[in-house]
Amino acid sequence: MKFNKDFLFGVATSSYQIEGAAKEDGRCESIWDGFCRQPGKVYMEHNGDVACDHYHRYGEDIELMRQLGVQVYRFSIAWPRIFSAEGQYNEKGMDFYKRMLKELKSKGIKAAATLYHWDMPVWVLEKGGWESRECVNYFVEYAKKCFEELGEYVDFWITHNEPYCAAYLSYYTGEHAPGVRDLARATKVIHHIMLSHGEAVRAYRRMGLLAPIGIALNVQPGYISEDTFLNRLALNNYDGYTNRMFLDPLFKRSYPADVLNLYAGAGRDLTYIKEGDLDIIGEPIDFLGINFYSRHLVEYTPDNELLFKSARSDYPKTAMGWDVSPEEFMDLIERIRKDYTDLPIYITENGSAWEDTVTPDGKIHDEKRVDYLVRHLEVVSRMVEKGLNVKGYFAWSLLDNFEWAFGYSRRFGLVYVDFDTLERIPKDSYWKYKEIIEESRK
Ligand code: IFM
Repeated sequence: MKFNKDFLFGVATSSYQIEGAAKEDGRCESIWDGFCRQPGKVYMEHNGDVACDHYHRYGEDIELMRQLGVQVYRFSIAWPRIFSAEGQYNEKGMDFYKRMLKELKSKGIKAAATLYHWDMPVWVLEKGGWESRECVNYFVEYAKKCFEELGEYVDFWITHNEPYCAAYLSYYTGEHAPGVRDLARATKVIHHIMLSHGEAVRAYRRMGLLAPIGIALNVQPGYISEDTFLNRLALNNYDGYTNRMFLDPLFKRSYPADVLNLYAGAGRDLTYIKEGDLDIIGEPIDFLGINFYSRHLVEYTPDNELLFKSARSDYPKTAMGWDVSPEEFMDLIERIRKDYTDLPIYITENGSAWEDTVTPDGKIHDEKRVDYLVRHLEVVSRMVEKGLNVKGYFAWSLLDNFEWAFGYSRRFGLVYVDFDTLERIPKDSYWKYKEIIEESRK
């Protein structure tokens, strides 16, 4: 595997998934706290109250990063720690990120901060959440405070992580907080999230900060196995729903009309899209973050409003049931280059969940994760070789953590976490990643 000398290797996490300390230092209730308490929403009613206790153990976790040899750490800021009520800035919450970032800097590791990784204060939801245009203002106020207070420590800013999930999983399929199932409401949520991204970028530019700013999208390439007219229609709809709804406004300053027409079946009122909004969303950014896990095989169905469904695929699957598909990773990046943008791309997440077991001598031989990591990094190195301007890679995740509706039942970490004792044990994949990073620096 060959990488350019300035290629950045990193690891990624997010606030609700690892921090814990749910009631400390003035953090207010997050929408995920309440969602976890609702029976049947999260596996075994697990929650983020303690998670990996990173809030108290960040020193140990940063030491794990130093030993691993990564150059950059991607984390997210918990909005409920920063504004505990409308207009109420919480300095103690911000201090946590300052402590953590100072520690990171002292170990020579760069910081990539995500502003929204689905951790919304309940008070914002009570005011309408992303369904309300007012939420954009709350988000920008929060973003500006983070830029102001943390700007000196942060090397990359990411406005949103996976708006697809924050919109569809939260408002259409109902798997994520706040658990709504309504496509028309999800469409409105997409618009306000994208608008808040553009407004935050504009505010950032006005503040004159220089670190690159972008967004992280979980773009997922779709395929069909039988090439029929109806399957091609299904694939078009899948791609519109999953990818074009987010890439088009960012890079073409429009929403895909075929997708909005399709969604009109669920609700026709689109008047919340105001004149000028698409210019705001299309405000130039400095890089595109891509989270890639899997391809998706689809087929036509008359049984739902989107006219597509997942098809049975014979690819090997991870513990999430996702296809292991490194070659399709290349298709995806080439497609983005062809259809959308030349901006630098960072792979802001890539990783896999498997059933890990600890051997009697305290080791985790996670061969399947090692294989997934190596095969995906090989493809990334080919992207670099082909001159596709891919500038960094973040493994998801440093630690096993709270995997949303799956609770702690799915492990993505390079480092095993014993959720009873909170002990951290590097897995074989951690040592393999370290070896690859070291090799690449020779
Ligand atoms: O754990 C999540 C993360 O929060 C967002 N991207 C996908 C990961 C694995 O499902």
